[in-house]
Amino acid sequence: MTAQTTTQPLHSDSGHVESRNDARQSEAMPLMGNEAIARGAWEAGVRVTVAYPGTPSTEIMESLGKYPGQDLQAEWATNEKVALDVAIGASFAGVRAMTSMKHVGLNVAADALMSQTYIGVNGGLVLVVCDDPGIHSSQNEQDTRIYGHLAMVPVLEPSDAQEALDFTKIAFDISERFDTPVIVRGTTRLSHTRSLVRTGERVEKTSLGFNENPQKNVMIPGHARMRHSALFRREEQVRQYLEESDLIRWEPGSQSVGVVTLSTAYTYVKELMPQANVLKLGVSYPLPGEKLREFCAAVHRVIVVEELEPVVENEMKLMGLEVEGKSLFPREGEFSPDVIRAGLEKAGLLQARKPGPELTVQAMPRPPLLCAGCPHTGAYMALRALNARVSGDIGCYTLAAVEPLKAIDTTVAMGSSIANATGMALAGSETRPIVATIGDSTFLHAGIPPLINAVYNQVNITVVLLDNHITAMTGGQDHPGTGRNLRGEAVHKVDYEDLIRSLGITWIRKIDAYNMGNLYQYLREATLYPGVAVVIVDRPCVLDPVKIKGEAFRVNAEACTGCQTCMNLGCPALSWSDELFEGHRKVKIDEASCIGCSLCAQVSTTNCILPVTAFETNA
Ligand SMILES: Cc1ncc(C[n+]2csc(CCOP(=O)(O)OP(=O)(O)O)c2C)c(N)n1
Repeated sequence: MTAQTTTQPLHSDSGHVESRNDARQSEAMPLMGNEAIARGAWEAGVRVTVAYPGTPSTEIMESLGKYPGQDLQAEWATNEKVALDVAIGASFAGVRAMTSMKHVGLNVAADALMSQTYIGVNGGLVLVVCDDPGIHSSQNEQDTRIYGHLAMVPVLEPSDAQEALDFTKIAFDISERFDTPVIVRGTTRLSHTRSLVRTGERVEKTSLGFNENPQKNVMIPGHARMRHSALFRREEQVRQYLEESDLIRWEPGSQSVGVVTLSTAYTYVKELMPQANVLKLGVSYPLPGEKLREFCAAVHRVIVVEELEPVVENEMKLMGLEVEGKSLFPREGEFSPDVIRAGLEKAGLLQARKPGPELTVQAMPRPPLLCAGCPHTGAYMALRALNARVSGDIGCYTLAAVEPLKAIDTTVAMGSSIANATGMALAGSETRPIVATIGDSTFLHAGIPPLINAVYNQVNITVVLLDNHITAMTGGQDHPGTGRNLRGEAVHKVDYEDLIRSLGITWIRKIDAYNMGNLYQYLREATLYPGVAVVIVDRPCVLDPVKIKGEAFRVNAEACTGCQTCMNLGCPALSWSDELFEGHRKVKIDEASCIGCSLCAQVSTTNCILPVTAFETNA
């Protein structure tokens, strides 16, 4: 589907002493975009790689964790800013370093990036940032390229897995050659699409050692003022390099129309118009102005095909070039061949397709659900019963915001819940008990400063720490509360009770997530406590490390009155049966899905739900 890149890595003139094995390219092997990025970093001689998980970037670090420990340090960090700061530290120390994150992760890390861009690098410093057009698994849709512009940091734009590998290597070379952090920008399609990739050998890089240069390394105002002008010179140098670089590829075609495109949009354009006159940009910041002018002069009409924001289009317009773009293609949502086709049809470049046959079969809508036996379920059921005003956070438990639990009132960004609850308490207008709910990984990511703040400002809130012993939402990554690191080695395990107590909180209770009675009771007491009260709801995720499966439960149909209480859990193992009791549908349990958490049995008003063996004993 895609053209092979011809891009060759820059020759590093950075001062590292290189030792390379045979650099001959191997046979092609199928790699996912994220695996290819990891491979590219490894081949580039990266020594320190740090990340916090986030879809669609997570597999980059998971993949790096499989490379030999003597080659590189691969670490999970508590959040993206910590990850970037650790990578920055490694760069200061003179080795190549990389961090990877999802787009919103860069919001967290941006403070460090905005200073580091002034400092530049010692060892090469690469940030891989993966956008999520279409919001498959995020709280928003944002275009990282705008950050590249803001930070004046080159942004490379691979369009397939081969380029993901090649561009990651080039990113390190550009970083060292031009003294700049470099962003490699991916999107969900690039991260998760697998294609054939030619790999190379690792090039070992010796450490450059610490570069004693306070005027460059210490960003106080006097130094920062000098460094700011250096950014403009650097931008121009990178731009000049790009004019002749293989990162920009002109694929000639008809003079009537030229397409400027990049990232995965390029692959769709090639699929739909294989003969098109295309200027493929492997970079979105800075842009090669001369090359763009030359291209525009050679064609009668120029169309920019880029996903999300009109970044390239606007910049070309600022250069005085006449281009079309977002008048044809949407500014929101994920591109697909169909979306591009519609735009090209609108532009009159492709003939409208005859409408295909009407689809009569519709796929069943399948909204995301908490798993059967999910330990988050009971807490939200109890909070609903307590009529709490609940500020939520980001994690699997965010699903409790929708029917049938419908127990979360607000969700903003990772770590927002506790401070949002604090604000509601300070507003003084809320009559319901105010409760913040937050997962263990999210608590360690950004939940501790707002908890300190809540105590400091003496607000009256309850904080529910949903400790399922893992970062479940992103596929089960370890964190400092699990007692294991990325390579699965045992490390110190955070003791939440000790930690929370040390912040000045005295009302702390820990409760098994499956003990519905106590859960309700503790939450009730917590909401009555005048001050910050913390309830730790404890129980490992049902999918960690392997799916937990206890004895299944069954409904005694004779006793079921269709009271529906159990259905409020939203457990996917429960469904309506065809039998009726006084006009109400009775409930049945899919025993293959049931993991035996017993929550439905505990909330049932008629004691009609029992372990399967109870039926066998009675029989
Ligand atoms: C700034 C940011 N980084 C990463 C993510 C991706 N992400 C979403 S939820 C989550 C953590 C979920 O773990 P936890 O809080 O323990 O809840 P669980 O899913 O285990 O219930 C992560 C890493 C994100 N949405 N925002």
